[in-house]
Amino acid sequence: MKPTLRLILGDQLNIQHSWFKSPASAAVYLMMEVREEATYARHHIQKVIAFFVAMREFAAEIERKGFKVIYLTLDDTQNLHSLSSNIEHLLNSGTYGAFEYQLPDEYRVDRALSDLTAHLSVPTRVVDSEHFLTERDSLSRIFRGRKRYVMEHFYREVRKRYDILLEEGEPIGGKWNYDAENRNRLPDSVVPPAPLTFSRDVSEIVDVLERAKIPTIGTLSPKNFPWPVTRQEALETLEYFCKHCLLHFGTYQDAMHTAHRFLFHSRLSFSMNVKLLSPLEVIQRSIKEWQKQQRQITISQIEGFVRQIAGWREFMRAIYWSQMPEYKELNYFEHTRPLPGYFWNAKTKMNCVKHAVKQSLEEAYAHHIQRLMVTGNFTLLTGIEPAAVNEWYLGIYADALEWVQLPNTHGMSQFADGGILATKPYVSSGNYINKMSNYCSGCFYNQKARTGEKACPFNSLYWDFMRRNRARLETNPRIGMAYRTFDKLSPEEKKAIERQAAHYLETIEEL
Ligand code: FAD
Ligand code: DLZ
Ligand code: SF4
Repeated sequence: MKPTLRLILGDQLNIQHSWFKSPASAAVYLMMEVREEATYARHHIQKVIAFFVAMREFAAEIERKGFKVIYLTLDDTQNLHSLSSNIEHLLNSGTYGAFEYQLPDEYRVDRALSDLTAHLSVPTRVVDSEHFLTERDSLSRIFRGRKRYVMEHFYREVRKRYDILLEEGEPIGGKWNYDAENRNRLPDSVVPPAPLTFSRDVSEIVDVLERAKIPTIGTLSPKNFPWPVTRQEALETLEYFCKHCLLHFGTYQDAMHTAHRFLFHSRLSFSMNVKLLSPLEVIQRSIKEWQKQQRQITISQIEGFVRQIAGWREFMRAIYWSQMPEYKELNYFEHTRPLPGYFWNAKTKMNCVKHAVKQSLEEAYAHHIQRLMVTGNFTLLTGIEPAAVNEWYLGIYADALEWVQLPNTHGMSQFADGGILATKPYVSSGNYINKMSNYCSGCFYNQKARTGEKACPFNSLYWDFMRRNRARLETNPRIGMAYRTFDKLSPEEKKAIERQAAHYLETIEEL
């Protein structure tokens, strides 16, 4: 009997999948580094390296366990450099009796594989990736008969389904959500732990990328690659988070600081997104730590962490699969401005944007509030075209895969979907950034000033955004308050703000 060819994509490194329960099955596993995937966005060099090293390690691991693997490296002369062409070529050889793949997470790849398998001469089977807590179509089921998709409702359903932080069906501590307690600035007295990093030598793969002329962004130190790329390293990162970061995770979840790039964040998104770790095991391990240290770790810390994974992460995926492909084309505010040059080199006088972009270029990482309330806030206030914003976010972060990047960027951050995902646009003046960070004290601009030579750009741009979009936003109950504040300004102040914003928009490249 001919063996089955089974595809493993770069983000399907799930050793706990039923495919790997026993090596006896007559299957050959196909993994490939292809130009198509390495260039569909201009990726951060650390992202491409993280994927390739993790893929190579995974292939080696399953081979050690006795599975047969075909691994096409980027410089393999047999490589046709697209997922579909390589699969088709192998299947045309007549060696294989069937083709199987796991549900891909990205719409683009899902389409490509369905188109390919529609005309294959061998039988095809698609199986689940056995990773997520919910199904692709969970949105329509969870929100049947409801008018709006609200994360909180989705999150509670997931908690009930998996019995997470519940006691006799009720949330432990009495509340489902402790977000209101998770909004503190980092005080000088609290020093976050240094992140757990690895120091793998990846020079050889860097050379391969250079020889293949794969265009990338950002920097790396080839002899000290920091990200976890094996299951063992991912598990160590999870342990480190539980032991050293969970204690303060919730409290300083929204804080930003020039000296602490990672604060108390877990740095687990890449590991989870490539499926080295399952979301359920991350949740269960962190809850175990909370149970062990209940005197120190409060419910608001653990709930804050669990909500990100059981709530936001799953909700984002559900939105993605219910709205694609039209979702990507939405442009609610009709924004068309190109992305300013400093998003690629961090050369700006705005200290907050400088820090968030510089860190992103150097680490392929920024935490949620840097992404949402600094860079995302700025691109929304200045009316950057959502497609350009998406392209930047899809490339720059090691954890960026479209199923999670797009709803976060297009929906949550840019409100380009007009409110399918979020209840309001996440915009703020410099006040919020000053409240949550130490960025403003070292800035060229004056956070307190709305107008004048060195006025913080976020201030006038915020009010101008509200003014420009009044017809679209005024009826939103979560925004109404801001219009009442705006209306109290004198006509002269309003005019001055409008002039200041117009000036900043005209000179956006010089900010
Ligand atoms: P922690 O703060 O330690 O949180 C723990 C885990 O919760 C994360 O690892 C992640 O798996 C999950 N999580 C937290 N927030 C979210 C969220 N909003 N959506 C989905 N999962 C979440 N996350 C990605 O994984 N890939 C992306 O491409 C991505 N793009 C984003 C773009 C924008 C504009 C914004 C605002 C957010 C984006 N996020 C993305 C969500 C979030 O910023 C990252 O998951 C988080 O910063 C990763 O760092 P961490 O692992 O240290 O997270
Ligand atoms: C992100 C990425 C990169 C950079 N390279 C590859 C690759 O060469 N081969 C591969 O199988 N996967 C890669 N990936 C991840 C894919 O883009 C991801 O598997 C799909 O988009 C499905 O979510
Ligand atoms: Fe950013 Fe304004 Fe603060 Fe400067 S003053 S760091 S531009 S918010």
